[in-house]
Amino acid sequence: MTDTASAVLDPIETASADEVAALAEERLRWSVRHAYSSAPATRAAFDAAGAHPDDISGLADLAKLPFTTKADLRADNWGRFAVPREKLARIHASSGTTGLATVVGYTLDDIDTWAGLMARSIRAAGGRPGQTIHIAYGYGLFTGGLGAHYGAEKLGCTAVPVSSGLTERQIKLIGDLQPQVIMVTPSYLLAIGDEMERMGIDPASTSLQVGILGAEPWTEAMRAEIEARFGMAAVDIYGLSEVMGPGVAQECGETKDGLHIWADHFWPEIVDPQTGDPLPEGERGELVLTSLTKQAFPVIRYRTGDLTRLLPGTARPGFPRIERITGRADDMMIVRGANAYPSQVEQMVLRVPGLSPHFLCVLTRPERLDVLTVRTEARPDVERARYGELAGQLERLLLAELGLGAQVEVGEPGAIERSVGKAKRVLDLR
Ligand code: DLL
Repeated sequence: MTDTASAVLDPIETASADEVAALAEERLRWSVRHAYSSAPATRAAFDAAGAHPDDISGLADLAKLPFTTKADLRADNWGRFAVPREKLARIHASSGTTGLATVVGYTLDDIDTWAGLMARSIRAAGGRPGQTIHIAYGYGLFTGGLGAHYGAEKLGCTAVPVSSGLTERQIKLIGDLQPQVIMVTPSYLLAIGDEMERMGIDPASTSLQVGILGAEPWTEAMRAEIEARFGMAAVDIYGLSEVMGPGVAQECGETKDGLHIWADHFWPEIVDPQTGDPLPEGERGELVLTSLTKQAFPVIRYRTGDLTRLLPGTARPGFPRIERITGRADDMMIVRGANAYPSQVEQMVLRVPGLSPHFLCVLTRPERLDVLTVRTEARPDVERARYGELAGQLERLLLAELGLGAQVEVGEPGAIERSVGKAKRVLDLR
């Protein structure tokens, strides 16, 4: 099912790194000129930085251009559009977890490009024409549902537009329609698995063969948990509304070694999150993306806030690869001098066999010192008498591996609230 031989790739997918870069370079010149000449806020930002499209003859010149930040988009959201309102076929909005939502837009051509990249992504994950795809990403302003939907149709699959929520109905539909592929956040997939077990259904007994999971950070430990429980391959998909939506980068089912960025449409850089200086290949930092083909909402050097590193392509040798995203710079918890991301806590939680993968980090400041409480829950087969022992195990792991002095609470199965979309991992009450 995940063999590449049975999949017909786009010609560009078999191109060399030089060929991909040459195409990207040509498109970059167009994109920069387009954004400058048609998006007033982008032009103003270039002018303020003394930058001009004429300075850009190739990819190596990218660093001459100013970054675009989330704050820039918020400051003048409509000034970043490069086509008149009446040319927009659709709008979406970023989830806005850390402030106001950003409105993004697409021309019909943009939607077609996006559908093509999502089709490419689903195929890279292991999906094939003729299969049925259960889409449990939310439909609406969030890009997950409709992005997946158009890609599934474009690949020649049958899309089941379930959206998120109503978990029992999700399970009934999976049983009735026998999908091979599910597209959903990893945390909601786990909630679906819990509900299946409550209903007496073994999650490994369903028709599902591939899960295309993303929209939130998740770990290798979570992949192992999901693959074992559901008896399916779990692969990572990445994207963000400001840059397009899902389908900016995709992990290949045959290698499961990080995500190939579709660099014929989005050119990646890694920069130091503090200084903004470009970092060489292989060094960890903040991912910065430049759109190369977008008409309605081009973004030049967009600071994603997402932390990863660039590696050479493998299953698609012409395309750069990113390591699984560990988190966002603004998700980092600083507790009495120790820094940690929720994804690192997830790894530790999954190393304690009696704990379920659901958890919440709660930050408080009762006196003048920060306190981190990690709320977890036991797996259904664990006796209550063992909860204290599990808490102790996790506390020791957090201290030994992450240097985090945390209090761990272990609740009963179901104690941690389930989300139907992106999981909330940090509750900051300071
Ligand atoms: O989450 C788009 C998407 C939908 C991606 C469905 C994958 C699947 P936003 O709501 O704008 O868009 O949120 C984007 O989510 O900057 C990352 O911080 C995070 N994120 C997305 N995919 C991953 C992933 C969608 N695979 C923000 N791993 C991004 C880690 C991810 N974080």
